[in-house]
Amino acid sequence: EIKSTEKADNVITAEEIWIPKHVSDLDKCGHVVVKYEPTEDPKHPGFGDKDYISRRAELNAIARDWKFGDSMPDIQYLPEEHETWRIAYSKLKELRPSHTCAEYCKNIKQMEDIGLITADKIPSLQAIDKYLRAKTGFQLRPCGGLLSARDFLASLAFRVFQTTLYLRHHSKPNHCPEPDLIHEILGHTPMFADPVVAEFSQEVGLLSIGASDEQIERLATLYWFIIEFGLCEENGKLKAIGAGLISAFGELQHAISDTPEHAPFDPYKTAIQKYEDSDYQPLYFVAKSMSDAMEKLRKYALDFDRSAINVYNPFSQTISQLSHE
Ligand code: NLE
Ligand code: FE2
Repeated sequence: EIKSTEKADNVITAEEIWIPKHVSDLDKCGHVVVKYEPTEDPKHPGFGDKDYISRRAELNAIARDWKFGDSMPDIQYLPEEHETWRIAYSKLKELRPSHTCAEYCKNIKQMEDIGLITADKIPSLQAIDKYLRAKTGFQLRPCGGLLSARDFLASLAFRVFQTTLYLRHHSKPNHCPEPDLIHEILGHTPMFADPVVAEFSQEVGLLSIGASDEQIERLATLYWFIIEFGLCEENGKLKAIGAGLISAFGELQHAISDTPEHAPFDPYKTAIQKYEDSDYQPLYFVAKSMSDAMEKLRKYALDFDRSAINVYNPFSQTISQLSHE
């Protein structure tokens, strides 16, 4: 939605981009991008599976009807969905100590210790939401698939994470071409429980508010290469920080092997790097640590061309713009 606004001095400025001001405005930020849908894409593992397609539509309808203030839906997952979860969870657990970063290992262990994450069933979204709010103030809201970058990034500005509700197809428990609940819960939520990851994500989100399309593309690319597919170095070894790796058994092994290229994380280069979104990445960026990535992002933000600085108030859950003209 684009609308022009009038300024106090009655000078109509160039068209301004609609921006969410309060966390409830995210009800208007759920635009799904049609990509890898099992109804359209013959390469989707669920293509042609009528039961899978209707289940996915049923869960996406719940996401579509959800409004700010509702509690996370209490979905009765089917036995075969719990089974897909169990297979993915167990395989990924094997790789955890050797392939994933310390922050991930620590947080997922805590989630397991308190019984939030178990092998036998899909965790309660209400319980995960409660856990995250207590850890870093991140909250969940359901979404119906891959969102437009602008909508997705806007939600991060409020420390809101838009999560899909459906699961990957049972024939491919170890990889999914699109986000699914296994990716969200096993890949993202333990990382959003980390204060630096939460801050990094919110900073990218705040930069996106009111940004141009070209800037949105750069911010989405930064998010992609750190929060989805980032690596870090721990005691001379590559480890995954990115959720898209942590939730995919095959790509997780590929990423830290000698096959792909590895380059140091540098926002100026990373933000303009082309990425692969239908196969394993040929190139991954390596952060010295999450804190180092955060520091580099802060410097990058200082150079980011914007007409206003977006400030988030966590008490009122609002964003206000400080103009620096
Ligand atoms: N490939 C990831 C997985 O299988 O969990 C999902 C990536 C979403 C960007
Ligand atoms: Fe993701």
